[in-house]
Amino acid sequence: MVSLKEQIVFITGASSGIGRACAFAFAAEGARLLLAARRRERLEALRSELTAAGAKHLHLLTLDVQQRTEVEQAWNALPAEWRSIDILVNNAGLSRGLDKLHQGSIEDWEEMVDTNVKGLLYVSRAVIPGMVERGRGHILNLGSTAGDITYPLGAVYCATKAAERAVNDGMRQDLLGTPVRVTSVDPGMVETEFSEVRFHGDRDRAAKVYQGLTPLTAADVADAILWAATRPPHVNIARISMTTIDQANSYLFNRKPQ
Ligand code: NDP
Ligand code: 8X3
Repeated sequence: MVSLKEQIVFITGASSGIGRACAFAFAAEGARLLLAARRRERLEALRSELTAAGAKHLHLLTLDVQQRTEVEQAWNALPAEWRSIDILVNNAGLSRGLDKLHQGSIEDWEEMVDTNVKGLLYVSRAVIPGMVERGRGHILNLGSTAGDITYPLGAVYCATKAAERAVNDGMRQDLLGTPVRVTSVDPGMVETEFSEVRFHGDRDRAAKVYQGLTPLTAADVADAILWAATRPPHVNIARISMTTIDQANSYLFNRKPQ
């Protein structure tokens, strides 16, 4: 296992779920953490918790990855000591709505495409040139089983994760010949705020998504991300597909009757 001590890890979407779990996992290995999300108060609370847990080097970035100019400005304004990113966890993402395509909300579609696809690209475009220049780096992109098989009512979210898969593979091809590694981590159902966000804050509807089965936890996914990041430098884990034992693919679940 390669040491992560003092390595700079940039995690987008660190204010909740998988990104937050990654922050704890990387902090436990002594990494320096650059933590980004839109909700500043969440990031501040996270900083207190991480500091209490022993983390020493933290920098917060209030950032909406949908906003190209904001990403560029935030990146350019970063203190020099935080710009040499070793590991980028491209995690910020969301689903909105569960609708037949011809009845879907165009605002929902735009938010998903702008965050999951364009946001990932904007952040990558800012960070990767420095990795190539320094001759070190690892990009871990959050995909999904939704990118493998489209499920009913989820066409646009699934399309964004299919796009992530294409971008991930393209990045790996374009970085061939450099030591920069590229990994897609593709979980199935993980219990986070994901469903609450999908249903625009309807917590009862969100809770039903996880009823009658044992979903993955955010910590399970962070564990896989940490594993990929700590392989020897010549080992590139291209893709990790992972689900709870109660899920076989995008739409086949073992749900116990309630
Ligand atoms: P959460 O809703 O718990 O966390 C999502 C994170 O993304 C939050 O920190 C949120 O922060 C951030 N985020 C959303 N939009 C933006 C934006 N425009 N700019 C910056 N940050 C943003 O969900 P998860 O942890 O489950 O999701 C994380 C990733 O994992 C996503 O890419 C998701 O698609 C993927 N995934 C999730 C699965 C699941 O079942 N939960 C399964 C497979 C993949 P804030 O709102 O403060 O900006
Ligand atoms: C999140 C998993 O199946 O809810 O990417 O879309 S799913």
